[in-house]
Amino acid sequence: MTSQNFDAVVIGAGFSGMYMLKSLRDTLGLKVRVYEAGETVGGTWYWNRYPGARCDSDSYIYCFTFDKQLLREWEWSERYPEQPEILRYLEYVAKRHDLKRDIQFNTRVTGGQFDETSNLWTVRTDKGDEVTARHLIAAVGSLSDTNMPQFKGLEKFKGQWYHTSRFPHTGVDFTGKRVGVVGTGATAVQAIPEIAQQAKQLVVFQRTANYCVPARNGKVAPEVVKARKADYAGVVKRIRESFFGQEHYFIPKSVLEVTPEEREREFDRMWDAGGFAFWLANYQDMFFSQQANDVCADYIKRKIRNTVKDPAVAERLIPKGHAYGTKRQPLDTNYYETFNKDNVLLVDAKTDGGIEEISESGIRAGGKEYPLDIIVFATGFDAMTGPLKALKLRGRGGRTLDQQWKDGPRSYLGISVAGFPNFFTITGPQSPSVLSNMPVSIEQHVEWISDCIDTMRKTGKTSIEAIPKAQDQWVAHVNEVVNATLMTGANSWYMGANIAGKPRAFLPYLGPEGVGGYRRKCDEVAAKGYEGFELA
Ligand code: NA7
Repeated sequence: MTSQNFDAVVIGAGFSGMYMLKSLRDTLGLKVRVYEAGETVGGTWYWNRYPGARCDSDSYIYCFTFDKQLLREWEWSERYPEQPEILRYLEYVAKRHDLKRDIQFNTRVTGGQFDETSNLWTVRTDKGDEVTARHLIAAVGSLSDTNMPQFKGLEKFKGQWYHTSRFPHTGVDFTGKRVGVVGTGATAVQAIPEIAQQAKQLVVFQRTANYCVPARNGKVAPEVVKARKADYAGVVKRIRESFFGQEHYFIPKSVLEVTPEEREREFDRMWDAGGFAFWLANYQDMFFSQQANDVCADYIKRKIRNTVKDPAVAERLIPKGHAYGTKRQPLDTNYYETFNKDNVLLVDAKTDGGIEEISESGIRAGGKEYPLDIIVFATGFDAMTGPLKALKLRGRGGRTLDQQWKDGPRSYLGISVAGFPNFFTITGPQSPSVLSNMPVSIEQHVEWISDCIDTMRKTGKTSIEAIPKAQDQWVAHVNEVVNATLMTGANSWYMGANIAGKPRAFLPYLGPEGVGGYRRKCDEVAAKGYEGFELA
């Protein structure tokens, strides 16, 4: 049990917590403590160890950019590095900047209380710590609160079962086993082709079919790597000013205006480029017009039909009921091809019946028993608000985030919550976060928060808090922007629709000018003396 005072407490030691520590400790000279539930740094990349786990953003931009020398020196092995390589990178960063000495591992924050008299937070952990800090920063990640649905009968299952986000560090040997995978989101789309190569039989339980596009992973040509390194200043500038924190730009035309030949050429180009190009660099009306969206979606449907040999299976893999791009884009490497293998079976909730229960020996769906030795749940996360609510914080008047957010998240700029003074959320709800290349948004928030704390200290302020009216305006703006798109029509985790009882509300921010415009807005707020905040 420790009882200490810190200038700042940071919760989480993934990309965001690591850089927040570096910035507050080494740039501002503050006394900082980081609490991390895992046994080492890494966050998402520490926990998600399922087969096939890798980054979906290109490695040359999925990294820290604050350390210019590291940016030049570090060599990624592939276009999208695998989880162990990203974890090695983060370990290397931790060592290079001597971060671990201020991180307390294997420690989960279990509560926090803001004291309105002293303007200090008291933070408690499951290891018995009770410490105070002026500033409390949640660096808990957007997708870290595991969603493990309460399937009836799970406790009876005699085989082994795992959730992808809590996979054993020793790995799982699927050789000769009958394996069930529940879910077909971005995680499952990475894991299924890998598991299918080992398992004797793989049964995929699909609730909603997804539109998958090819990742096209592989080695990056040395001359491309060299050119990017030579132009890193340009790369960083472009991704910071871009829409999604990536070097992707919409085609400034309507897909409905171009000739069928032209659009087919463009679609082929994006498809062949792989990655998020088809999703984030498509025709500009794709996210706004159902008619335009149908044209883009139709191209993927044709690809599925051409790849999957059994037409009945292909039809079940074709999404129905949501517009293309309104759910997180999974990147695939042989995903559709995997369903051509003799040892792979697709059980689709709509045509075959959904999961009814888990029995001693497998999964029962649509009145049929599927015998299994191992079940892998790739059922996702209580996104964005889940990890913050789990901190059990109490702000002004003892209010909790559960109470504050009972109808959906309410934040100012996705950084701050009215009623929770001196509390900051890195890539919090209603910021671009999950709709951007995360490290770009993380670095932006860390630097903004760090500058804000620095300003407070230099001007002798002990408290900063979002003004409710500014927050209301931000919430209205977030909703107004997204309501003009097709995004709200999907039962996605972006809308909170994957969690029973979670209010239906769009969780991230899809700004009209993307992360570039959002950055400008945040900088403008700071330049105007933290407009919309009350400093005391
Ligand atoms: P996702 O994208 O939330 O996918 C979870 C999958 O699990 C999805 O297919 C769900 O179907 C399915 N699911 C969830 N609950 C159930 C129940 N109760 N029964 C059957 N099927 C269920 O999570 P991922 O881990 O794939 O990806 C999360 C993010 O991590 C990803 O987007 C990247 O940003 C990194 P549904 O579609 O809800 O019908």
